[in-house]
Amino acid sequence: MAGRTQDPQRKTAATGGARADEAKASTPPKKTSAKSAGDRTKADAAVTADTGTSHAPAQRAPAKRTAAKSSPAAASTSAVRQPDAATRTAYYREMALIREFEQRAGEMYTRAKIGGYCHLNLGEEPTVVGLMSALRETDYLFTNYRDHGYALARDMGTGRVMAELFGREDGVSKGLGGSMHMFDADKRMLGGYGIVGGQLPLATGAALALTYRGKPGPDAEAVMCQMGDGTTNIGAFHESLNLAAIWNLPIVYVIINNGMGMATTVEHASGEPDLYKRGCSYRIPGRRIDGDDPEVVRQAAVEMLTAAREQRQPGLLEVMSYRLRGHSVVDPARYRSKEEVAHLKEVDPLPAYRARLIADGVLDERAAKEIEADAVTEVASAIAFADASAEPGPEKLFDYTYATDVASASRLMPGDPVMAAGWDAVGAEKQEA
Ligand SMILES: Cc1ncc(C[n+]2csc(CCOP(=O)(O)OP(=O)(O)O)c2C)c(N)n1
Repeated sequence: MAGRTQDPQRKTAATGGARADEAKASTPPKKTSAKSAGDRTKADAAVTADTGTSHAPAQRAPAKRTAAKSSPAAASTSAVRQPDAATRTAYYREMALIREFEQRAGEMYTRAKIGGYCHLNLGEEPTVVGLMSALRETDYLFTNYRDHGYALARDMGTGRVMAELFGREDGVSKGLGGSMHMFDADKRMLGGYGIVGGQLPLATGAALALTYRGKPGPDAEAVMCQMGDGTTNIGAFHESLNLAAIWNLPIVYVIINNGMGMATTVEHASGEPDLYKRGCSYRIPGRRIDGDDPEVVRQAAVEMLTAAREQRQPGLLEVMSYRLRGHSVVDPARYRSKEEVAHLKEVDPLPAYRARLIADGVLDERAAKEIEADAVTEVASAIAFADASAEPGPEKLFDYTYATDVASASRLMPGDPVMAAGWDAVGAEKQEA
């Protein structure tokens, strides 16, 4: 991918930085009356050269729009290189851990061990694992509130992540953030954001900071900013991409297209439901891939991160995925038809990857079961760890309000002067004058 600002055609080219292969990928769209993620069919995979599996990234015809508006996914320039057996086994291990963690988190919520909001990555495990395996320790990560899997794959500790959900002191955010606010500066996971799109300006700012800190090159740091499909309709998405383009920032924006923002389908909410194309407005290369295959996800993410770190070329990666359950643990997803629920079970990517590894001779049934049993044990001990951790007392409430060292004394209440001593001194000086 060539650096965009070096392109002398910039001011005149109509399609700008859009990848040539994407421009070519203009197979006429199929006519379908599908209305939701569950309606994606196998035939759709045929127009998605990047997927390599039977998963069917969206050819979801818009419910109230013309079929012509929904065009096929981008073709890939590079064939997917298969990782070695140990790496593929590690992917399955991580996916199985996230699956078990999320299922138990849902259960812990119903047992009132977890309060507040709680959004699960069920169905998105291969996406999470592929993305996180592409990210280096020196790279920075920002995500939305659907962040448990990212925290686990970023190696923040199963027990510490569960303790955060429980709101306990040993949690990654000291129990004060909860499910939506996983944070670990050492691991360069800079949050977990509850405001839709809140992470985008911050991630863009972090990428700007990186341009002051070092030069582009193979060892340069980069930023990955994850978001949901619904987030692409927030103003901050467009402002951030614009700034990333004009400032040549080392950032990859990743859209997890799970077909829905809460109960609203992408087609109902988006003027351009092929979300990867939205980069065109800013001459940011966009690409759509299959999120059910961690190998596809990893490779695409590595390619975009390479362009970001070596050429300061921002990228937009649309990862087609499924959300197997409701928006959050309290959403029974009644807006889904029986057929869609059945379809979601059929396309569950975890058993699919397991079966593939067995078919390829990477795992046998016994090895797969051992991995799954390990996940059960690890999550059970994470729950025990979280349960044994203390609750932060009310005296901790204001301790971490500010990142920098300003007065944030726990004895003060909202509305009290922030720097009580300082203000007294100012008052005394005034009286003297
Ligand atoms: C600015 C703002 N508006 C509305 C909400 C309420 N809200 C929470 S999640 C959500 C849907 C976002 O969907 P998407 O970006 O697709 O992410 P997903 O939940 O699928 O991961 C909305 C509207 C919010 N948190 N912030």
